[in-house]
Amino acid sequence: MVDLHYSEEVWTAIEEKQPLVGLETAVITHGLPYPTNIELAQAMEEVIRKEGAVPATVGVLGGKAQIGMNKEDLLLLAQDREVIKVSRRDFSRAAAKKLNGGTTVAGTLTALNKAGINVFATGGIGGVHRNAPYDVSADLPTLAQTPALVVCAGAKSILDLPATLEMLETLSVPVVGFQTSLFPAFYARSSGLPVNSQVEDFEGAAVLAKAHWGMGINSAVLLVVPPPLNDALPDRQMQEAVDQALKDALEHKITGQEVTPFLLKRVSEITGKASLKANLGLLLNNAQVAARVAVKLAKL
Ligand code: PSU
Ligand code: MN
Repeated sequence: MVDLHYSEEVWTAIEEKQPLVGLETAVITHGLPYPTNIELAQAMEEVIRKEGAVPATVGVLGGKAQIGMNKEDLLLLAQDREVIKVSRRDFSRAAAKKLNGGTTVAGTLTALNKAGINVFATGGIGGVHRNAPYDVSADLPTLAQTPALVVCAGAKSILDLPATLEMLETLSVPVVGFQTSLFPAFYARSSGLPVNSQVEDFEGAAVLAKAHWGMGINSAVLLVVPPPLNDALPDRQMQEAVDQALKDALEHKITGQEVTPFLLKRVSEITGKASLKANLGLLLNNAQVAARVAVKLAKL
């Protein structure tokens, strides 16, 4: 058994049935440089508290799954150079070797589900990769098996977005546009691909999720929110950076868990501060939307 540990704040919130919003830590450990990573983590938590919900940041500390982190926990993950990326299958590996880990969407959802927390905010989910026929993120099957509302800016733009959307349909994961009919492309506002339904407000999102689970379907609902206008990356700039990053990954023969961090890091290097600004902006925005939906869900 992998032990679950709770922070006091999260434990109290669960007992008092307050709205909670889960957060991942792979973006801290494998996505952003120090100290931007810890500043972002704390800013996301603050946004959630301001909206009347409680943040539950998930990670792995010394092999144990932690739900809710204090500043020392976050610092440990933000600065540890040996920290591993924990997807769904990696909790056991971390436990066996008492490792620290940043949890991906799949890893975070797995731990949140055990804790009974069903709202989660992230940047972009993993999905079907380009160029490699069998590289499909464990985020997708985990979304298929976990009844949570996941707020994101679509899937990472380094992916094959049409294939990822088809897979989400196969897995019965509703893709719900928040005030949009088009699937966002992570840093960019639109992929040009249609979503499967659209809601106009927080309550609409909560009602849709309830209706989905009310059918006895245990899959996630994906609420997709375009990055804020002022932060989003222009389409062309993003496409060019992604194409270059994909070439570099092939050249360096990057495989497995390293693919996503490598590609995102290259995109970030190529676009300079622009993609970092988009990333931070959309992460904060998603945290706020998730908190507002969590408050509505708790009232239904
Ligand atoms: N953000 C980053 N780097 C990452 C991730 C996010 O800057 O590696 C994580 C996310 O948590 C996402 C995961 O769930 O990458 C997808 O990776 P994979 O394709 O290996 O499942
Ligand atoms: Mn992979």
